[in-house]
Amino acid sequence: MTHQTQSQHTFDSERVRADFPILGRTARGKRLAYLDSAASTQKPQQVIDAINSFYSESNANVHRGVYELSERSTELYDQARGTIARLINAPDKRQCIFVRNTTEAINLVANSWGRENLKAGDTIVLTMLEHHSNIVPWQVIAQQVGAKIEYVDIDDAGRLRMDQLRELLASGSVKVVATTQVSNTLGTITPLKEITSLAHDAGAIVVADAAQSVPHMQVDVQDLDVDFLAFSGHKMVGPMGIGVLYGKRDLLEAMPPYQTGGSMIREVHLDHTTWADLPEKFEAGTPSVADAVGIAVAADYLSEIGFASIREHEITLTNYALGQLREIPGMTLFGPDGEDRAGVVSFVIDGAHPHDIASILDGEGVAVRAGHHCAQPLMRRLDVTATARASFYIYNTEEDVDQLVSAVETVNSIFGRRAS
Ligand code: 7TS
Repeated sequence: MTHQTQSQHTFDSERVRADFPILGRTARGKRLAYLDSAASTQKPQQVIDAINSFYSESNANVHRGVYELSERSTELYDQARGTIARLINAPDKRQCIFVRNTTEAINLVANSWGRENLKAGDTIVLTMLEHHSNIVPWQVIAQQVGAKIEYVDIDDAGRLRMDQLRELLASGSVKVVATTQVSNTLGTITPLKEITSLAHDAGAIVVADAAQSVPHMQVDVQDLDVDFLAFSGHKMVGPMGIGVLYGKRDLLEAMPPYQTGGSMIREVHLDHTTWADLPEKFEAGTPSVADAVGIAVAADYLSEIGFASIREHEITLTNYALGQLREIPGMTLFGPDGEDRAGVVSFVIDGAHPHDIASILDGEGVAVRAGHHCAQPLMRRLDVTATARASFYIYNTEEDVDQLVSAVETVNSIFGRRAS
């Protein structure tokens, strides 16, 4: 199966759409316009089939049996890790730890690396763009060790104030910069490579939250030179319940385990235990093998379409949406206007609460998210309590955008505003 059309950097989104069975259903009796992929993407038949066939044909626990099925399961788990390593260009698949999601990956780093390397007087730098999962784990460890947290602000367009980052780094006390690569709320693409280079010059490591980048663009951990990078399967057409933590080898090797128990040990004695090598040291207990198989099929599915094409498709749809939404009376759109914006459009409409907007859109078959998007500090910075947010992916088409725009016009007619 190929989704490519003649032009090298485009693909047929209608054909991609056909791979996603759920998109064939209706919502509230209308055609479903699924515009909440930043929260979780839909799954293609290929991923659903891979999970199904794992349980029908290959299911057994890994690492524990000499029998054929267990060997098969172990081999599939290992191959999945290799596919994920290739996706992000990790030098060695053992540097890719399977976790449950981005949240767990960041908790692992904050707890394991943080507890070992942070002390009173150290500074942790975060940004105003962060999702709660890249704020709260750092607050907890900061409190435990007596470290301080500083935030890099954004400018009016929603871009990071790099001058502030430089200033903070100049203090000499920064040990870690934890930043998102793409904001789930504003769509801002942060200059991660530059951030990493500045942080390294100041002796700090970089933890990248790639939950909203890995699914949408080519991410190369060696080129970016990040120390840790976290992402989730469910946001990249893969299953829920699996995510990845990539880490530099020397850092991972020096870190203590995060969770302990079975599978992560070398030897257990009555009074002490020694740890297994990477990646097992960080994978206590029975892993989600079917989901690892699923995320690998998802990675192959996206790679086959090609990240340059995916990015171009999302830019086209985002610009198409922004162009029309901008014309709607009472509309405020957030996020930068330029190359450094991903397929996320957050907005508010004068006189209509974002939850009312989302409910009215729902009545028209349009699935968007309304709320604080797990970014309450950013909401306060923008001086709003919530926004409505549409997010685009490979299976979205101009028809989805048209349905969104017409539903937003319905919001205005319900709230008594006339088109100018
Ligand atoms: N980081 C970013 C940038 C995210 O967008 C999300 C989830 C997470 C971390 C957490 O990912 P998880 O897989 O561990 O839950 N973002 C959203 C969202 O925008 N709406 O729902 C979840």
